Amino acid sequence: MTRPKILLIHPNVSSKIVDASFPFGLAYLGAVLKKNGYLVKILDLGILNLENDDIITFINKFKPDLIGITTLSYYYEEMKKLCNLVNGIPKVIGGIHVSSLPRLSLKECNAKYAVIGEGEETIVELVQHLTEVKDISKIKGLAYKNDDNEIVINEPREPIKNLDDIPFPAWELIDIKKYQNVKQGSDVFMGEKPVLPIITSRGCPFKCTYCASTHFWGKSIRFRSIENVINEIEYFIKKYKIKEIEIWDDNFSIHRKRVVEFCRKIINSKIKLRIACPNGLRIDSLDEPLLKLMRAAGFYAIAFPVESGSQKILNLCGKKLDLTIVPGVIKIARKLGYICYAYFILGLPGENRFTAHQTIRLARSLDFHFIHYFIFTPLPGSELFNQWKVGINLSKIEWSLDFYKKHLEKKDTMCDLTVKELKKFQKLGYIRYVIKPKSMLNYFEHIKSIRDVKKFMVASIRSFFKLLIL
Ligand code: B12
Ligand code: SF4
Repeated sequence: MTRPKILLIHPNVSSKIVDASFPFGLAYLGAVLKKNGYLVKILDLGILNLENDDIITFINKFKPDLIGITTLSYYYEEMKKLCNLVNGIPKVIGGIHVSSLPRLSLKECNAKYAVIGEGEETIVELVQHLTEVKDISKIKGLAYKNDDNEIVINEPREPIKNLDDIPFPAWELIDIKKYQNVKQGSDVFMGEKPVLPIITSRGCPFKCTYCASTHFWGKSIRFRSIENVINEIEYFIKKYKIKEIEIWDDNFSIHRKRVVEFCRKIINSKIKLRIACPNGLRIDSLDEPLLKLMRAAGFYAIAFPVESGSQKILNLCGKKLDLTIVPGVIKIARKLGYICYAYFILGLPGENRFTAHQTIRLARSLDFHFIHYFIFTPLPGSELFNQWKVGINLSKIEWSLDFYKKHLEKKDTMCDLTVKELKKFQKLGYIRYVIKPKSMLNYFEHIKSIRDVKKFMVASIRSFFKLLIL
């Protein structure tokens, strides 16, 4: 075989609620494959808007030796369709959904291989197998169909020990300009373009039962060295002139000393950057001195995953967050000039009318600029999914953002409220929040330029339509 060619595909993910965003997993896979001397291309269908014929033409022209497709649960159906689009080229699927349900995914998809867990080492060894230098049974973290079409699951792969060994994500494989204006969870942040995401650690030691991430990345949290992180930031500032980074860690602020080191290094290096945390920081890891230092380093927007206004529900789901500290931290963050965004979940186990009202009251009483109410969904990979799936025929599920809401009747929710009631509470939560006069003032406070006005209007129109389609 000449130099192996690998095509990595991100399915189309656009919906009324979420849009495409940086294909982080593929950028990391692309980087290690390139480092090993292979030729790699990324096709992000969430951004490229290609018809099936275009995809086939692209594949016929590139002639890859392996096609890798990523998926989360909500666009799994899109991935399934993609697998059926081409035959005759080996396909490998991966991502958190496939890793949680490898047997079912391989059974349902027209793909020969599935990677379970972290993909960097496994995909390289898979290419080595295709080039006949590696025995397939020795590839840890791989599931595959054998010659009799039986599914074989190899030994699990240990998490990568030293994250600094992984090359920086290969953003050169995508056109980053195309990702600057897509709507994401964080679309209301007044971002400074160009922006790139960064991940400084993998995993989280907490065990929130609704979270799909905690088991996926291994039992404990692994950190990159701050030096390695700063090198990455400087590298991409030089390469793309980035003005902002979004930190996508699961639990960036868990290690206070490390956050302090990060901020001090940024301040001393004279890096001028805006930093946002759209994925959320644990509220109990923040206090005034830390938030002050972070502000000085360029942090300006933080999402706060409060999740519930009921301490009972937070305890039940293992969040281990003391609600009494929340108002104080938000007050400090507001005083220091942060844009404050909050995530709430309605429908966690134990939810009833009383606790839902507690959540709505809390959300309204705190001074957030923006809030988001999710209706709880048992996500594959989470502890609650494992409880919920018992007795459910998973192959009958049509996976989507709404799979839980669509497929369930009253008896099946994991709380005392029906899906219909939860949707009503969600609407009520938004309405009660929006009609608070201070909410409008909060919005206007951060408008500093014509670009911000435009962004504010787009965000408002989107929020309005979100309310209509809920
Ligand atoms: C940052 C983040 C966000 C950010 C931005 C993310 C984004 N895509 O836009 C925000 C806050 C906006 C967000 C929003 C949402 N998120 Co989110 N998010 C994350 C987070 C923390 C990091 C994602 C990431 O980039 N990881 C880093 C990369 C390197 O990992 P990776 O893609 O998994 O890839 C690795 C492996 O999976 C594997 N791999 C992946 N694909 C493939 C393919 C092949 C071929 C191979 C071989 C290997 C392989 O190799 C890669 C390298 O090791 C994850 C949790 C986590 N830590 O992963 C949740 C997570 C992915 N999000 C989740 C969800 C549900 C959402 C939302 C749908 C929530 C909602 N209802 O709106 C939206 C969807 C947004 C979107 N466009 O995708 C869930 C998904 C669960 C599931 N079973 O699908 C997760 C796991 C968190 C959770 N709640 O448990 N999210
Ligand atoms: S929800 Fe956050 S704190 Fe809880 S386990 Fe997941 S990443 Fe960790």
